Amino acid sequence: MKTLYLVIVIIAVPLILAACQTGNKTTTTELLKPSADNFATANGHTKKWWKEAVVYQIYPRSFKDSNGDGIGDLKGITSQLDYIKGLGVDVIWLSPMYDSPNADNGYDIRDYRKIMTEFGTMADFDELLKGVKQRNMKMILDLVVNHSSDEHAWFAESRKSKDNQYRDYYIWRPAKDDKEPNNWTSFFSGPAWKKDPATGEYYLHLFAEKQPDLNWDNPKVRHEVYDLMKFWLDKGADGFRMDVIPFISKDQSFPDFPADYDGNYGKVYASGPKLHDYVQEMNREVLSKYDVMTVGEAAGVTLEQTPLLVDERRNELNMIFQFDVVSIDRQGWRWKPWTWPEVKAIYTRYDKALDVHSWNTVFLTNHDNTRVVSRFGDDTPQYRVPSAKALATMLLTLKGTPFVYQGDELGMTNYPFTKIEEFDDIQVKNAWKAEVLTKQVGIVDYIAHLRKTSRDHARTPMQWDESPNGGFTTAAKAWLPVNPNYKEINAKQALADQNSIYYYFKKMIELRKRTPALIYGDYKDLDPQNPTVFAYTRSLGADKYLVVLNLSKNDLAYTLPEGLKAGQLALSNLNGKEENVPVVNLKGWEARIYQL
Ligand code: ISL
Ligand code: CA
Repeated sequence: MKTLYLVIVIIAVPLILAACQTGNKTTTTELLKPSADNFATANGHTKKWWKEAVVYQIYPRSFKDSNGDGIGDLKGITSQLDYIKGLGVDVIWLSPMYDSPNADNGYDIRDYRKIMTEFGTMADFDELLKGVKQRNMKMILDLVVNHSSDEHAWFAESRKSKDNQYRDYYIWRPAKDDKEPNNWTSFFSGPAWKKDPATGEYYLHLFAEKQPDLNWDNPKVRHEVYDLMKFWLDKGADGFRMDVIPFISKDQSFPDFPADYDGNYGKVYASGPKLHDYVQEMNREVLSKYDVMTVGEAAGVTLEQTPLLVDERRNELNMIFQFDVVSIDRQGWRWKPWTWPEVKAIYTRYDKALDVHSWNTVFLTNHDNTRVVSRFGDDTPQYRVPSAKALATMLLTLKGTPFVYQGDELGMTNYPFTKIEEFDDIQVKNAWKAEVLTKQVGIVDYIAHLRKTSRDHARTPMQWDESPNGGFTTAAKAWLPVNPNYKEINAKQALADQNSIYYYFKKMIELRKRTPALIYGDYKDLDPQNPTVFAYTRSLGADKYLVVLNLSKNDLAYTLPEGLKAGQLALSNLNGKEENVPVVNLKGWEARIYQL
């Protein structure tokens, strides 16, 4: 009897303790529901916190300067955590904050375990992460491991000699017929190979010369990456956005571009032979051991290839950013016309291609694009606010995890660039040298396109208030000029106005969070060919919502398709009040959500 009692105690006590611990875990994250819910399903989808989350992207250099040097920093971000939390977002994605010589603003990393001096210290990072967790948010980091900086210690060694122990950390090839090993081009102009004087061999750089590509076929490189991932996850990071992850595997025979090459780099760079082996290995070695979220930046990955990266049964990534929508209006630096039916068709194609085992992202911009309201909306004074709200409605009601980019919640607009000196981006400067200075392209033509395509539009500093430099910095000059419209468009103004875009995002995010149909529900485009109205339903069982967006400045009377009647109004961006009618009268850029 006594022994039985002892056995029960030995078995039961640890079990009870373990149960208590699990209990604690669930209460520390109030909005996001891990573990227990991981096995629950909604509309066939396994429920996951990262499917229900809204993500807010921060570009640290441009968010908030705390020490008056004109450059945003980690302390600056920490000081604004209540502002971010106030929107109702769950996850922050931090663009790179690692030590870097900034050839590409931090996407060229010199030391993966050190904070960029301009941004602060590791203690500042820990403080930021603590502040994020205290507010029940999570934080994902940018993992930039297709390439490093040429100033990384590995590359400094690698370039020294052909027999250096780090030689194979990068991709070296001898000249071919006295020229580059093949005819690949860099995203930042010119050839993708650079001859290095020490050994006379060429190294591969798909981006800038200062961003040599790492050699993922070397297992040592892969394990270095897994180790540094663990370093950040053990610190408490909640996952990664993975920079150009589809490019990591290269065809080691390095063939030239195919004879019929049409500039579709994805066909070459994004379909290396070992991509899926490596991502699966990374998942096995690192990701599977943590409750984290992953999103691959998947430039060049087609619709057909998407499930290969995100189908949960393959154990690779959770989601990817697919580029069809954000490349709809440009090719390189050139702007090109686009239409709404094309955009709508992309969402519909994706929705059809991704079944319950895969999950999508929804994003309209990021630090590589122009401002969402200038691009997809109307940034003139009359329509800026309603169109920013209409686009927020779309972003937060389509199917997939939505990503908000800093400043979009204020309706920040493109910068009125007029001359080359105003730009910072290496992509702009290199193309200028390669195409304008060589007289292949005219100056006026180039600037006219950049006004509609440059990545710098998204990188101008956040506009906090009406003080000089929009309150971003106390320095006389910010690292990139603040948009001159900061006196009208800024966070202080937004927080003081109940009708601001900021509060609309907040309401919209709240609605999404309490409405499973808007997260897991089926999506159906009711009127794909309509050039200006985007009308779709999201339904989960009997729970059905209708979203109607007027994506133009013209007022219109819209007859709902399929004999539908608008139901009960759940949210509207203007003052529309109609309910239960077969025809809705929408003002320019009006957005409504109805419960049917
Ligand atoms: O921005 C682009 C075109 O204007 C893309 O081709 C972009 O270069 C591509 O999406 C890769 O982007 C990522 O990696 C780059 C970095 O410059 C970007 O900021 C980053 O998002 C190299 O690390
Ligand atoms: Ca600073």
